[in-house]
Amino acid sequence: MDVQKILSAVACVLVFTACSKKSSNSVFSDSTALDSAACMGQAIKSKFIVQWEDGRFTVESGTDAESFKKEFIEPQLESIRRVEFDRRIQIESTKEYASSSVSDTWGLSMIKANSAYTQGVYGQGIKVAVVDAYVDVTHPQLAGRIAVNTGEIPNNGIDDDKNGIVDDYYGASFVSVPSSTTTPSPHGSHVAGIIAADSNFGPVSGVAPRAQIIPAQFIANDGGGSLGDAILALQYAASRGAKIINASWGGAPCVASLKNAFQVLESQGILVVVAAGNDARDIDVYPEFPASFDLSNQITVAASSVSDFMTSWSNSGFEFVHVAAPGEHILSTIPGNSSTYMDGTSMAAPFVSGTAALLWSYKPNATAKQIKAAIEQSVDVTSGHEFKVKTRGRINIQKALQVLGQLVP
Ligand SMILES: [Ca+2]
Ligand SMILES: [Ca+2]
Repeated sequence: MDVQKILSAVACVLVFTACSKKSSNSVFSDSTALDSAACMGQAIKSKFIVQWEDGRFTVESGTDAESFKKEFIEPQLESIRRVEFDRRIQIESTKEYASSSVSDTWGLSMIKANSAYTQGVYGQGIKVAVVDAYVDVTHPQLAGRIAVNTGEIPNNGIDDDKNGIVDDYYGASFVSVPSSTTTPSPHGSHVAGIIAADSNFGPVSGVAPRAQIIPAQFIANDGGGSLGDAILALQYAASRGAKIINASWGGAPCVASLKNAFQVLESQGILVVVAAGNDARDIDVYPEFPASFDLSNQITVAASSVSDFMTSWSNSGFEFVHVAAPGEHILSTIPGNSSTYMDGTSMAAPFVSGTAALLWSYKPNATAKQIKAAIEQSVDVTSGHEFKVKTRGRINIQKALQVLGQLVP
């Protein structure tokens, strides 16, 4: 190597060193927040989301930002990539009602789920995390469908598998914000039932009735939650071996850490299915998060109606929303060995999560991108019924199985 080359190499190293010098102010910054004013209003100023240089996240407590920089960040600055305030988020309410005039399985018929079952494809062997509110693991239609953590002994007060969470036999809760009610939210159990409810034990039929659910709770019973708790729940889902994560929530405008967390899931090959939201707005223009992240491992879902049009309230977007799926008059499980009907993109997303579980059990070696491609390339686009989504269509399992068979011989 000649002298000129050595000198230029040394110069690069020197420049790189100068550029990468960290400080507590450079790692703890809200300048990347997409909506700074709204973000500051929601900040929990005594809780901090810390992303470490190895990519992992923790949520830490402190008295205020300045003392947290001094006492927590500076002593371990080289190990810390990024810090931001934790923030409150509020989950959208979902319409719920006790009776419906349409068939309880209209959604499954519309997306041709039966075409999978006749081929022996039921979602077997695939774990789907429900990162959401409480999931009733004792519900008869869900009890056999929960992915138990076999390294953990339940209810002994000990973290047997040493993963940092005591007694996470069925799943884990990361809720740290107070709730105004102790009545369990029905939302998480409803989502879980759409994915995998076992019809041998009640009226609800899950899309992938042999998939396994990992409950990872961060939404409190009143619908409140925090961004940091959501990230911890996502990270837990990945650590438990989830192939698919269902995220039927959104709205957080302050999302730098959340996007980083989703990018970690992307690097891990996990498919994330996200509800588009229920505000009848175009999320290409007025972004909602995580729905508008548009990562390669992400499918954002709008809600279709019984008559196979876009529902009047579903969010849409030709860029950031990928497909439509059934999202009204959806019968599913709720706490207390019961079931009810709900409307929402929260219900449409788990139809896609269940579809992904079917596809993955059909071709276990497929990648997340191939599963996404098979779902996107197989939608039904009916003249006069085009959806305001990227693919213009509503999911179709029969065609998705055929497309995946071509993508993954
Ligand atoms: Ca444990
Ligand atoms: Ca234990």
